[in-house]
Amino acid sequence: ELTRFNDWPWQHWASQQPSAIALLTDDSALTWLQLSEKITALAECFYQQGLRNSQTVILRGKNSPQLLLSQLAILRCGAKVLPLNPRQPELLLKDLLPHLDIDFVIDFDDGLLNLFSYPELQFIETNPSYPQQISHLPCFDHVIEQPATLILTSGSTGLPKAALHSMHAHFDSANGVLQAMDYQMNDCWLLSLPLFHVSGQGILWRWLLRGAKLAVKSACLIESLQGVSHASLVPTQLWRLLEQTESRSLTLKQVLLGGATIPTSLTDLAASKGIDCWSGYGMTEMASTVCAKRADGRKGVGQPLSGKQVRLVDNEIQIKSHSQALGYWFDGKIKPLNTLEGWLKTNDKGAYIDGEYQVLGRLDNLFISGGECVQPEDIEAVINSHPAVKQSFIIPIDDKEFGQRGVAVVDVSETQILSEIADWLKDKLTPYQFPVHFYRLESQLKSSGIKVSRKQVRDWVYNQ
Ligand code: 4YB
Repeated sequence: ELTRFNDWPWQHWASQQPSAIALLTDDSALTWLQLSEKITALAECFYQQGLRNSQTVILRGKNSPQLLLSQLAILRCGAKVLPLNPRQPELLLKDLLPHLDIDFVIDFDDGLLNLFSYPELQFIETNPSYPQQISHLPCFDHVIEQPATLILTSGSTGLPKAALHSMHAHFDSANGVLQAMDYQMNDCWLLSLPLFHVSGQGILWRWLLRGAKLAVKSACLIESLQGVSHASLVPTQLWRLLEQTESRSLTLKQVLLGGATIPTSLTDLAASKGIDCWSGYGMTEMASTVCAKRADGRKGVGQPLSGKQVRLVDNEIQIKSHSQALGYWFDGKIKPLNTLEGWLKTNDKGAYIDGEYQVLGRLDNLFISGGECVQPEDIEAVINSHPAVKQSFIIPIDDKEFGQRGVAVVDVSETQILSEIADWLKDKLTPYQFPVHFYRLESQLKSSGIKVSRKQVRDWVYNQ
């Protein structure tokens, strides 16, 4: 049974296990007591700079111990945090941020950007023995249900939306995962995905719920993994990792995968190298993982985690859970999610086959070619099964004869391989599925976030 906190989780663990290690960084290890003191001191410092309950702070930067501490201290003040990808295009932010009621910004990204006219909060390393007078900071009980995080999520059109979650929702999500996966107090989960994405937040809330260890490292993935037992990865990260780990022995015990289709060839390869994978399915609106199973050579994502309900309506996956976002934050209001009697309409195409759920693609990616329905993800799955392919996208373009036809954008190391792949596909696709062009996925399209944005790939194709 997992803890229900009566106090801030770090204060809870500081009293339960003061000298247990909480946080491992490049050059230090903090105990729960030390961590708790640092958070309180920083919260006090933010309060003195004017931060108050219910305000909103942009937290811009890559993962770092300072970024993590800042998030926790902002929450400690009863304020909301909006973690921001430092690579998020400026133009988009100019359109979006005025609608999000920002009060302060903390920018850990070294460089440019005078785009924010918001007052800055200074991150100051205070002396923990500094006299603390914290009675003006809120109690945990009073803020657990109130808005805590804003996580940007981009759809196929328009501006990104800011999904708003309470700490309660994050803990509910964490609880679901920890009922399935084994993450004990002595285990260490690497913060292997960014805090500006729900997958990084998921790591943080599981760590707080369990009172286990978290590693926040600045080295590359493979080096950062030394000594950790758990990590969350998107499939492309695990591919790259497995390519590099011929003979190295990893301490990694369990990897939670998600964010995109998880090929069984990937989890099989990982298993052959002694890495135990979990195949997960989740989304921002649900504060990360909804379904997960220990990878077993079959392509599904298993069953709903404890506390989650999943149903299929006209092939659409719909979900009900307490981890659901309160809504999308816009112009000072909470706009409702796309729900039907409390069920979130995901727009994901699903099926229930051989006793488990499968995620088959986005319903809004479907297009018609010569009267046939084409689901891009069906074709992508075939292309991805070629050993030289890391990922691929089928993008519909207008066609006089067929209405629309697909072109393929494929992540391969060299353009020459594309004709070989086209050849190899000849007996694997039906004619109406066959791409009319093959392009190589350019690296500029891979650099913006944790996933390649289909919308950006589409825009790129239209410019060819
Ligand atoms: C999928 C999919 C799947 C999502 N097959 N399409 O903690 C975790 O659960 C985690 C661990 C490792 C990596 C990622 C995660 C996540 O949270 C992922 C959550 C996520 O991707 N959220 S999102 O809002 O950016 O995108 C959600 C969409 O991603 C879904 O609606 C699906 O379309 C797609 N997706 N898992 C196929 N297993």
